[in-house]
Amino acid sequence: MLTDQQYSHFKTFGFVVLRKVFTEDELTLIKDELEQTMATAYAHDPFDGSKRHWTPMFGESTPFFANLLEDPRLCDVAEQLYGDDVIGMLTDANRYVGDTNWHSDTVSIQQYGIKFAFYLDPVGPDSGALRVIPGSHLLPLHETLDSKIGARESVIEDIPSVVCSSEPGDVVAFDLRLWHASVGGSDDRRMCTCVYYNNPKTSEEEEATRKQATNSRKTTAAFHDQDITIYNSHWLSNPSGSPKRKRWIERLHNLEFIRT
Ligand SMILES: O=C(O)CCC(=O)C(=O)O
Repeated sequence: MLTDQQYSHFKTFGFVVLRKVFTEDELTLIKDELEQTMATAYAHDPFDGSKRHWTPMFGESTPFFANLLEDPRLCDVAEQLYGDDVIGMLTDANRYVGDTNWHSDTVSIQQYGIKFAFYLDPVGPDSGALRVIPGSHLLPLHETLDSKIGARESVIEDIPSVVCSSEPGDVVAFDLRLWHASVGGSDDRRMCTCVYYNNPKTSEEEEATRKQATNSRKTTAAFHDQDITIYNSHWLSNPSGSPKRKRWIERLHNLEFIRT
């Protein structure tokens, strides 16, 4: 759980850096599961540092990742921030290449939640650490960055920001609406995430979340020329009988993130 100070920091600025969340043993497991899954997912197109590789991590052969959404170190924080009915959405792994321009991760201010991001190598200001614009998860800044500043097209360093330097084991947690970017990272930046969505309560939130579902289906399709789905049959079968996962799966169907 977040302390009162961390909670206020997150609500005000849109992010918080959690230190030493994962142990050395867990990091070894995380790296092994990432390597193994990437090798299988991209057997047709091995990584050569020219473009990002990405894969969901819900497989039977990646038990650490497949159960990570239920891990109280992350799930309790998501519930503390967005309520007990928060929806566990995704765990994934990435091999990023080069800089990432300014953007946020949602289609609308009405659609929000939290991303826990953890890098598997040390990252700093000039080596690909996540940069964030404090307070940009809220209006009016969230919108002004698009309409008046043109942040997406800006030189990344020209926009005032905070650099979230991190060591392996640390986790950068941020509101999905927060504008973020990175500069100077290596051409093989291993980064994993765990994402929870606010469970929409108003009609505006529900409409925005359904729009996000449409976009997320399109993005997934564009990433792979293979038939890889985010929610595979293993994760959906909920082998440990997790009541949380059962509820998430029902809501994911209902909001059409999963289509049968
Ligand atoms: O690490 C990066 O370069 C960017 C990460 C990012 O944009 C994200 O996780 O949404």
